[in-house]
Amino acid sequence: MPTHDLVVVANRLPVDAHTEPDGSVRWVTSPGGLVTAMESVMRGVDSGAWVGWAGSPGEAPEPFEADGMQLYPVDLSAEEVRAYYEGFSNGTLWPLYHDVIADPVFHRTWWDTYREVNERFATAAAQVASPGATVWVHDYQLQLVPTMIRTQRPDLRIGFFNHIPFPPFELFAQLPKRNQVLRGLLGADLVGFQRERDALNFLTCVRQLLGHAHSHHDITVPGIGSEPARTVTARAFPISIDTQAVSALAEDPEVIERARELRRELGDPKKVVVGVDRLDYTKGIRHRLKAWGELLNDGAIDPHDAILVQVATPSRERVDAYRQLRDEVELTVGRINGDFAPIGRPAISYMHRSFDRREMTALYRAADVVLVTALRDGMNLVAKEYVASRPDEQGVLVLSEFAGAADELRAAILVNPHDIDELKTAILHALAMPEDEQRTAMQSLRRQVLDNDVQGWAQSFLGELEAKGRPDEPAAAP
Ligand code: ADQ
Repeated sequence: MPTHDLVVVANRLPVDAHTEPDGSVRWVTSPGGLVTAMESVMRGVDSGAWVGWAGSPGEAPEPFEADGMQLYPVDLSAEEVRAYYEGFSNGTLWPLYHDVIADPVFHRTWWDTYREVNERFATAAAQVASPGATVWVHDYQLQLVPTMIRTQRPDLRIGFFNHIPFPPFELFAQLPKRNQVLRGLLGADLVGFQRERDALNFLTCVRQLLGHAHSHHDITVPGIGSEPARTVTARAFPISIDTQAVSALAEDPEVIERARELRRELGDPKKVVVGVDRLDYTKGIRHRLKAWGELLNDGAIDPHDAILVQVATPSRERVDAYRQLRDEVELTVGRINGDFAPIGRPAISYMHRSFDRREMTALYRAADVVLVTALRDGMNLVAKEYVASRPDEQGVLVLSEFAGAADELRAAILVNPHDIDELKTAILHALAMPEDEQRTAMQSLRRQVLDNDVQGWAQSFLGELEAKGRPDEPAAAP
């Protein structure tokens, strides 16, 4: 059995299957932030592996290699996708961890499947990790995996990173099986969160529900029977983007030309305002549309002068709340266009599809204003991508204070998106901002994003995990 010094465990593998015209399947790397971050980290280790689901139900493909990483697909049946992924992960945990913006639904059978699937991921990771290896588990779909791995392989160093918010005690306490979830996470040596507030919420839940004491960010987890107590650290590691890659694209003459062309295609309005999101109820798309519609209705915005471009990536289309959201968003866009669009061009240009990185960067470069109005968001990478795409130091970011990015991007126009009047004022302020003011704010935002890229994020997480020492060796001095 091959063994690896660093094993990443995530719900999805970093590749997508593309079926060729002749019916054969080709694997294409999906260029997400996590993949980019891990690629650079994996290059520094002798042998890296990634354990995850390949994306379609049924029997998993055999392990294969991609970009110098060994990939180990985990299989999920159609029923498991429904109960573990669409059910407990996206029907229960996702809304509960995002401030119950939508009602969490819970079924006991979903939990049983969540546990079984977590066990399968844990076993797959335990089988491929070399003695004393590091295993890095990602996100809310796999919260039981750390303890399940530790039970099978006490020699491993285990890290967990939560990409979404961790809710306050009052909300987390509503989760059925809450103590099992906390115990699952506490199998890790290091539990990372996006913001300090998430780490504090987790520490409070562990204290209140399990009674474990903590000093600052270190939790003392008592051993079972004669086992010694362990220290688990929980703290913030704000994720970022591959700033170098985005900057390179943003400086590419073809991308700059494409940005000009996009503005022409939009009818050369004075102002282009952009929103880019997965079509998810946490992203505040409805609030944004409401504010835009009211500004048009008030006559504060002339649809000949300004256009809103909304790119919404299809997401979780088999979950009810997402189907409903799509209907509402599309109805609202249709109504606003019906009421206000001049002949031959929309008041809101809406696209329900994915954009490639070049086109996305061109859109960011074409945007006078980007609206990030999430009602709750772990970090929000769109905000950071926009900033990294503006070497010309122009453009304005309107950013929800409920996105993790608001902790770092203080020079944005920060808003409470629930307050539609405040959101409207922020949009008008952004549209009217003089160039020198834009420059000062953008310079400050860019310092923040350029100094903290995703490679730094991964290295700082793994560095801290390393410094904690293995179970059989004393921790290194900090
Ligand atoms: P997401 O909820 O998916 O991620 P976000 O951080 O905004 O949210 O990342 C979305 C990514 O998808 C961005 O890189 C964006 O460019 C891309 N994207 C969005 N719409 C697209 C489109 N139409 N076409 C192509 N690309 C598109 C979760 C958490 C976040 C956290 C990240 C990383 O919910 O809070 O920031 O993980 O930890």
